Amino acid sequence: MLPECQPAVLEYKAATDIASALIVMQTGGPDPDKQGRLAYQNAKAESRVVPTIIFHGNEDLVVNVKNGHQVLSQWAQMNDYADDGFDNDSINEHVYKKIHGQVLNGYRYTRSIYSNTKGNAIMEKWIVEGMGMTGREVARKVHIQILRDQTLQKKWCALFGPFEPLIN
Ligand SMILES: [Ca+2]
Ligand SMILES: [Ca+2]
Repeated sequence: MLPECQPAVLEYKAATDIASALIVMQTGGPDPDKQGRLAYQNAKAESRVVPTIIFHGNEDLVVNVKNGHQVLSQWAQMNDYADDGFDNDSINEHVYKKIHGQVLNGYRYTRSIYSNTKGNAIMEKWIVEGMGMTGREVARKVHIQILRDQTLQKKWCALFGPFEPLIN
């Protein structure tokens, strides 16, 4: 059985209808700490630390890159709660490792990795320089590739546990 995936472009409950979603896409959403706490509270007994990966082009004119940063912050807070039940930054937005790279003849990117207190990578954020709306198409292709490739899935699970990436 393929693991569940959870694609999203905005924070948890950042918008409640199309009109508010369009505004949030341009301006960013509510306080990520608040939304992370709400996500944790609503998950209740099913709450758990969710490995998260975010892709966003910094020139996305449809969904402002601010949303990508906020989604990371929201999941950091939700995972902080899910980790031990407390908002004590046991998982947080402190960048454990930052990698600047460039695809051959392609986009440059910054890959930020976030860990728990044991040094295990929990979340990643990829900001692709100069990429616009098509960034999400690339992310979807990466996501689909991982879903289809069991070897990639095993690598992912070895790094992050159960495969449940968040695509932004
Ligand atoms: Ca915590
Ligand atoms: Ca926190």
